[in-house]
Amino acid sequence: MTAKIKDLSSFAQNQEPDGEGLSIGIVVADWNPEVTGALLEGALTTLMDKGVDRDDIFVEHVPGSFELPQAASLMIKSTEPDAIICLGCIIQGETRHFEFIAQAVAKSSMELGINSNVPVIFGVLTTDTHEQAKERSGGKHGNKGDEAAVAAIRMARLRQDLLPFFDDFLMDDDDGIFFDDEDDWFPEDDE
Ligand code: DLZ
Repeated sequence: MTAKIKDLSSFAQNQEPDGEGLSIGIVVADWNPEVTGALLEGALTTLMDKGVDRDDIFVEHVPGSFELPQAASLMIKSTEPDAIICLGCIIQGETRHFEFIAQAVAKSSMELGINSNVPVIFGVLTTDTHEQAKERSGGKHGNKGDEAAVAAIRMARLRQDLLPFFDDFLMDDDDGIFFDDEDDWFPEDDE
């Protein structure tokens, strides 16, 4: 019998994230490597602190942030992680590269998550200066790699809880999704 959603109370904000048994992919850009290396270290440390086994964390490096969504997409297909984290650092320069890269990566990451149903976490710093990036990768503003790790665990758990819901759907070639058993959703009036 198909599992049904009972409630979502396990996703209370103050609950300690539990990463045990999860597999997590990380794609990390090598542009501004001292910053992205620190983000990676933060993400790895936090994932393992929260119970994710190091053998279940897959890390791949790409040249720059622009390549993150494509690498994330490939990793989703090859390793089927429970969630994937994109780590990068885009610093405002003298040209418009910043805008193009930042917007493209943010939009593609979001679309990848929605289309694949694997949570894609946006751990990409977009700052005016190198100093601001350092402050957010282990400096006075913390480490965004840590935050990305917590977000990945929470979203992976949310996905695990909600995925059984999709067992109630079948894909229809013409009309997209329809309900497998409509009685579950539109019960007959007993009166
Ligand atoms: C080209 C470029 C520039 C100017 N700046 C950054 C940056 O601040 N952060 C980053 O992650 N990558 C940068 N890149 C590289 C692009 O992301 C990409 O790797 C190249 O354009 C090749 O597609």
